[in-house]
Order: sequence, then structure tokens, then C-alpha cells
Amino acid sequence: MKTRLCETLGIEYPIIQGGMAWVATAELAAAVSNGGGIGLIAAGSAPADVVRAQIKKAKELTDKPFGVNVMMMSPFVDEVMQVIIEEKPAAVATGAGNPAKYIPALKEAGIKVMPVIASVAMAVKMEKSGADVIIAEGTEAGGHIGELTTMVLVPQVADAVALPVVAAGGIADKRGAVAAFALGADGIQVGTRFICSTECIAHDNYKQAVIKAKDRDAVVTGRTTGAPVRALKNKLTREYDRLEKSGASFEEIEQLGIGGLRRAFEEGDVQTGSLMAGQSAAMVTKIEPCADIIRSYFDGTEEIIENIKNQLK
Ligand code: TUI
Repeated sequence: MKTRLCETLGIEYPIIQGGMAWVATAELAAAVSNGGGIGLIAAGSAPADVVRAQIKKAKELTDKPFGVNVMMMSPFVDEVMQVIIEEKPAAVATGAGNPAKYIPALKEAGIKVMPVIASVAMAVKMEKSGADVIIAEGTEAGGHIGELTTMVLVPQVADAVALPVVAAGGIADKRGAVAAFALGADGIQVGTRFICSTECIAHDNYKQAVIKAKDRDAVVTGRTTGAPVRALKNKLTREYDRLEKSGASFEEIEQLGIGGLRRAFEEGDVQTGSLMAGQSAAMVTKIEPCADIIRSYFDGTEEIIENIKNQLK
């Protein structure tokens, strides 16, 4: 299965690994790239020298194209972008903000720019600003999210821009992949399922929490503070709910989440840690190598398409 996304990025399968702070390290990114997709190192809120070391490590682990995901709210975003321009990974994805001012310099360095957006207006703006790929992320995704579902966002973005569109949020298996292509996508982005890969260095407790998750366990907190985040339900999300309902201050609520990702990822604290994950967590059942995860999205899609054809007769 080759799409124009494969041409743009020089990859075998049209699949991008989502940028997940603390989880998407050089090890994970390289494993996804070695498996034929494109892996992304998540810069998260890490300082620039840490990001540079991660890029250098990924270069040692793979000779395939890989990228970096930059969280635009990072206090180090300027320095991280500078490091990326120097180190020249194949691509940059951005999240949680507008990367327009960095696009000319990234393109000058030959780096493909792939903003993650959650609205049609932002997709159109990014195309006009010179982006190469648009990643349209629905509210099914984990972490910081927008309002619209993948089902309604992707076709509207595909109609509004000429660039390759990647569907993100809630794509848990090959049925989701086929659906994404039906909606007009040229590729898929997968995050949650890659947490449960052999190569992901997240704490095993975190992986097991994703595997155990049921359909309604990936809940949203922070709607009242204007920065909604989807994570697996636990003591932390219940405390968030309680504070939000009690009319606590923005600062008080934000304070609760500080260090939550590190607690979940490094210490395996599944109670007070922030277990960011998408709704697709409920459909993740095992830990397996990245290459197997990638193939599972594309092997057997012909049969699904054949079944659809037969049903529509
Ligand atoms: O960025 C993500 N997911 C994330 S970022 C993150 S770190 C964080 N932690 C706590 C609170 C907030 C962030 C964890 N997960 N996904 C991509 C994404 N980007 N979803 C939505 C957006 C987005 C939002 C606003 C993209 C552009 C945008 O533009 C606003 C503007 O400038 O107009």
C-alpha cells in the first residue's frame, strides 16, 4: 500500500508514529522507521540538548527517515527548532500550537513540516504557510485534544487542502486504517498502540494499564481550563474532576498535573501519574514489536475492502 505520503516522506507504509512526550524516545522512533513507517521523537518540554542527543541516538539506530514532534507550548521551542534545523531529521510534526514562523527555516533545511491540527481553519492556514503534510487529529486521540471527531474532521480537511492528509485519533487496527482512507486520508498516525510496543521504553505498568483499558476508560480532564487532555481514568483524573467541579483556580488545577507524565512513564505510578492515551486503548490487547504493529494495519486490508464491496452489492 503506497500513497503520496510515502513519496513525500520516503517511507514504505503510510503510517506515522504519534509524538508522545516521555514515551516517544529515539528507541521507539527508530523501531517504527525500521518497520517501514516514520517514527517521531517527541520533544515534549525537553531542553534542546536532550532533543539533540535523542536525534543523534536515532541516527545510530536507523538509516531510515525519522522525525521529531515539537510541542509548541514547550518553554524551549525556539532552541529545539534551532537544533532540528542543524541536525536535519527528515520531518517535523508540531502539536498544541501554530508553527508558521518556523516553517521557512525548516523547509530551507530540507525538513518536511507536518503540523497536527484539530480544525479545518488551522489546516488551511498551515497549507498557506508552506506545510508539506497535514495531520488531522480527532478528539479520540490521547493527550491534548480538540473537539471534533476523526470521522468528521478528516473528510473536511481532505476537501479543504490539496496536501497529503494524515488521519489521527482512534485508529486502532486495519479497519480503522481502511476507514481513514475512505474518509480521504493519505496516511494514518498511531500513538496509543505504539505505547504497547516491545521497543517502547515506557514503564510496564503504563503498558499494562493501556492493555486493561475498556471502552470508556480514556477520559478527558481540563475542559474548564481550556486545555483538555485525554488520559486513562485513575486517582489523578478523579482528583482533576473534583477540583474542576469545586471551582478551584486555574493554577491549582494545573499544579495537580505537574510531573504526572514522568510519574506514569518512569515510575510506573498508574494511580497519581498521567496515563495519557487515546480511546483506542480499549482495542490494544498485547505488547508486540513495532514492525508487527505496522504490518497489522496494512496486511489484510484487501479482504476488508472486498467484504465492503460484497455488502454494498
Ligand atoms: O499536541 C497534541 N497532543 C498533546 S501535546 C501534549 S503536552 C500538554 N500537556 C498538557 C496540556 C497541554 C499539552 C500532550 N498531548 N496533539 C496535537 C494537537 N494539536 N491537538 C490539537 C492541537 C492544536 C491546538 C491548537 C493545534 C493547533 C492549535 O492552534 C492554536 C492556534 O495557535 O490557533
